[in-house]
Amino acid sequence: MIEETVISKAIVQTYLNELLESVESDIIIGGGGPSGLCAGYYLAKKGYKVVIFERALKLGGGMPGGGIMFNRIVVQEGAREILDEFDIRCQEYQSGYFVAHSLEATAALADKALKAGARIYNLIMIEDVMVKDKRVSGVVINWSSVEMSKLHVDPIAFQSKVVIDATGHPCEIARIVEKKSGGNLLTPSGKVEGEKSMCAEVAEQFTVRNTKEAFPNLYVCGMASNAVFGGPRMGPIFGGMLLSGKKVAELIMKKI
Ligand code: 48F
Repeated sequence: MIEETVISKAIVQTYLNELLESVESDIIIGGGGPSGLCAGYYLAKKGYKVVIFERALKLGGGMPGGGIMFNRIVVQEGAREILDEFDIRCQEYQSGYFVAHSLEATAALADKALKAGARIYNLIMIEDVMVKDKRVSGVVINWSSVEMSKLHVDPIAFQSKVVIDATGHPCEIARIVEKKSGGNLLTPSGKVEGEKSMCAEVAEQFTVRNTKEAFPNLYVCGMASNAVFGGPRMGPIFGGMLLSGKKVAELIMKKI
């Protein structure tokens, strides 16, 4: 016999138990795209308490869509070892260019991040940060459905030692901090410099180089790095996203 109420209790209780344990953590990551999932995996694997909030129903951000909805991604030579780490199969299309299935890559990133211990919450968006002593000390969250329906429902706050903005092109967390700190980001202008037009070669290197702290205790990775520090976009080549996720994890491991 299958009891509907047991199903309900199983879902509500296990979800809420995990959510309660996530109120205080080491690292909160905003965005479950490739850079956020990759960062979450490396950090969780080392034993850090990692919480990822993803606004959308599904994980992966821009990855599953491949290039113009052709579900393939390209990764360059320097990031090949990260594909291996995630058991993502690929084929060498031309010397130095590896092609992978975007759905396999997305599923593998999500699977490995979860199994490494990252707590991932979809359908929740970060709408603000907490700032104490001029440092980011956590995030303010709400249900995505509340945002979409424009209902006035107060959010709740989750605390962490550092926050990673992995929200992609819109760099939403950095923009909030820029606005509310009066333009005090650690960028040349103190503001979000803004993403530039496509140049894959420059963009891939720029992403990794500018994966860093953008405000005390707020790191940026992936396309958020390009947007915040003013780099070009690169289209459906994903090596930089993976290398950036790995780099931000390594930077944070040195800090906390
Ligand atoms: O956009 P996204 O995939 O960012 P990424 O990891 O990778 C960029 C590439 O996909 C691609 C590219 C490089 O080849 O140009 O675009 O830098 O993933 C960002 C995720 O963050 C979520 C959003 O739904 C997406 O899944 N997100 C955005 N804002 C918020 C958020 C927010 N305020 N709270 C929670 N999640």
